[in-house]
Formats: sequence, C-alpha cells, structure tokens
Amino acid sequence: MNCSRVPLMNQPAWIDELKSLVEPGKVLTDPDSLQAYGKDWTRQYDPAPSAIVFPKTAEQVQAIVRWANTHKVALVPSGGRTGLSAAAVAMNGEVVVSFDYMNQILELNVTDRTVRCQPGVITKQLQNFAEENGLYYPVDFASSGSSQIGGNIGTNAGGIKVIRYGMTRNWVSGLKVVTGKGDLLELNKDLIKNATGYDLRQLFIGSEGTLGFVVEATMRLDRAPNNLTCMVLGTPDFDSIMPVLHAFHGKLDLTAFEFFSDKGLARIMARGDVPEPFATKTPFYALLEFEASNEEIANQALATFEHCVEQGWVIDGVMSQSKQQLQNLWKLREYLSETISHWTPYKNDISVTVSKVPAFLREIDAIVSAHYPDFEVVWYGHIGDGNLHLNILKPENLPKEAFFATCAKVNKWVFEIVEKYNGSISAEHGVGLVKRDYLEYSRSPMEIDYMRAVKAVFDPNGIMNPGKIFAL
Ligand code: S2G
Ligand code: ZN
Repeated sequence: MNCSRVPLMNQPAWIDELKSLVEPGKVLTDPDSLQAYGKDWTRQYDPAPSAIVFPKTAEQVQAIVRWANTHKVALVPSGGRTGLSAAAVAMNGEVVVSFDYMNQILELNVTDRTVRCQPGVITKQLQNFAEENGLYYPVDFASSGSSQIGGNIGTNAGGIKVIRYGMTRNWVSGLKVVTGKGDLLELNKDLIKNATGYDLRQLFIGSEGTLGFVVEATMRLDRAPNNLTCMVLGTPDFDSIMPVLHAFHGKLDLTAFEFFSDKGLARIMARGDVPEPFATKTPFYALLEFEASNEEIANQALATFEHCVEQGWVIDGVMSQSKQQLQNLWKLREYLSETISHWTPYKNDISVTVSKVPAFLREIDAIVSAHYPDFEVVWYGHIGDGNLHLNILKPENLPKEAFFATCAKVNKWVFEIVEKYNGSISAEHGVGLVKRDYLEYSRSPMEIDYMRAVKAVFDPNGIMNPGKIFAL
C-alpha cells in the first residue's frame, strides 16, 4: 500500500498531532529546515519534506511511527546526512525523523569492549571516546566527522579500514530498533554467540531505513593499533597495483590498501594545503597502512618496497616517519571526496572480488574513456577490498542536468560490465534513489521479490523510506 503524499502543510491538524508526540519545538516546518534536513550529500534531488521531527526517546519514535501508520504518512530517517545514494532525501512531502537529539554515548563496558550509544552519536565522537578509553573503533571514512552511527548502520558503512576490520556490520553487537509497525525489538542482546534463529540485527544493518529506525546500538571496540605506519607508492600503470597489494599482503598484516590516480593527486595538490608525497610523478598511487609494532616489521615493509621496485611495479615511494607525516599521507586519499565535490562529480561506487579487479577496471576505464572523452575521470578507492570509486567531474560550462543526463547514459554499459564480473553496483554507498533503477544488475528479480516480502513484514503500510532501494 502506498502512503499518501499530501503535504502536511495542508493538514495543520496532523502537524499539531505530530508536535504532541515530542517535546515543544521539536517539529520544524520552516523552509530552511525543510531544505537542510530533506537532503544528504547527493546533488540530483530537490528536497521537499513536509516537516522535520526530532524525537529524544525510543518511545517517542514508536509514537511517531504509529502516528504515521494511522495517517499513512511517509517517514524518512535522517542522521548526519552524508549519504551518497539519496537514501535520506525527502522530496515527496515526507516527514523527516532526525536523530540529532538522540546523540548520547550511554555506557562503556570495558570487559565486553562495547559502547552502548544512541543513533545520533557522530562517528568521530565514538572513535575519540574509544581512544580516550584506550580502545579503538576501526570503521573510518572521509565523512566520519559528520556522519552518525545510526546512518552508518543504515548503510553498513565501509571506508578505509575494511581490509582488516570489515564493514560496520562487523562491529554491531546489539541493536534496539523500532519497526515500521511501531514495535520495539531488542536484537542480539550484545551477545558474541547467539544461535537462536534468524539474526534480525544483520537484516536491519544496511536496510537504509526501509524496515524501521535504529534507536540504540551497542558497538564493539578493538584494541588500539600500535604505531600505524603508512606508505604511498607511485606505480607506472594500474596493472602494477594488484601485484603490489599481493606482495605486501603476503608479508604484512595491512590495515588499509587504497589507490588514487594522478588526476586525483593533482586535485589535492591544487589545494595547496597538503605536502607532495615525493617529486616523481606517476599515473597511479597506492596507499597502504600497517602496524609497525617493531623494527622487524618496518624492515620487512622496506624490503617489500625494494622488491616491488625491482619488479618494476613501483617507481618511487615514501614511508611515514611520524604521526604528522602519517596524517599528511592519508590526506592525499581522504581529502579526495570533499575536494572534487566542487566539480559536482557523477559518482559510481562499484566492486568486484579482488582477483577480478585488473580486468574489470581495464574494461570500465575503456568504456568510460570512450564515452566521456571530454570529461575528467578521477579514479580512487579501496582497491584492497575490490571497491573502486569512479568520479566524472562536471565541466565548468556544462549545466548540471545535461551533465548528469550524459553520464547516466553510460551507466548501462558500466553496470553491464559489473554484472559480467558478478560485481556490485553499490559497494558501500547503498542504493537509496541513485542506484535503485539499476538494482537488477547486482540482485536477481527473485532476490528483489524476497527483499520486498521482508519489507512488507516490517513495514506493512509502506511508510518507511518508501521508494528507496526499490521502486514503489
Ligand atoms: C571515499 C567517499 C565518498 C566518495 O572517499 O572512499 O567512499 O565517493 C568515498 O566521494
Ligand atoms: Zn569509499
């Protein structure tokens, strides 16, 4: 059943009823708030929610969901609004449910190495809290200073440390959720081992707010890493990067293995606030990180570097000698997303198994170069996980709509190659609206039917983030 799209402004009674469910001043309908809270980091959609509501407790979230079921009003979850697939975009008069006021770290359990927190906790806040307590929250990415734990769970956020630590779903030991029916479920109870049927916690992780809302999460922490050290290596071509990965993976326990192209580096250098890694210019760069917890490991890294140079896979390179230099080298990779955002990039976030990356990227690069001869293509990503970020920069003189329309034409060919390699059309950014119409390149029609059936169980009236992941 599709819920109504009638803007709430025409039905003031509903706004008053919605206001009665939360504290005074926690429902906004002013244009600036609607604009700010009705979108995420995607640029293609014009936000048009009816209202923004700010619950402070799980009970208030339940009341809002029950209210929405009664009035068949769509609800859109809103965390840090750093998403790149428009999963948090509200453009059809929906009510946005923001967790900005459910942002408390509730309890640290040192023995279990867990932190119980509310969904509005900022990712960086959790990382800092763990560090202050001698522990480590290892899921990290460029937007961690703004993203919220609830949104990280909703999209199963990945980022730059997946090669060692996995995705967000590896770090959730318990969830409290409010389903699309308004029921409060406590999932997995923070247990390490719990073989008692379907793991509904894992079902919610990555569901992009289409099954219900996360109202509390217990996150696992790890031991703090020792003396993280980073190398940036210049490679003569793309094909040299994977042998470098295998050479280092065989000798070191990597915590990260990223890549970026010379065009990406040039955009970072143009900022003027990041030191150049070394003078030699190369077409591609690998960035790897490991724990140099003793001198033997550091020497092993240097020996492997020498081996890669002898093999012709690496032309030049640098290894961090201090925490400051480690941070400066990471800026070369982590600043990319924000830096190129000024050119309104058309993004693809695609993945294949690591063994298929060389052939896969060659085919994708050929298609993209053939169809975008006049556009600047910037490659970067988490190549150690098989995850590539393809960014096409908008020419200054080309209107956004024309640019996106031109780029979208090539999606068919790009996603046919993804399908051919059994890859994913969305490795870590989620489906939302942006990738919704391409889902069948990665998921079978039968799988999609099962997903729809699962959604119908948790959200029978279709009020939870309708139109995201799959069309109504
Ligand atoms: C990254 C961030 C978003 C993007 O930098 O790894 O996931 O694609 C991205 O710019
Ligand atoms: Zn990424």
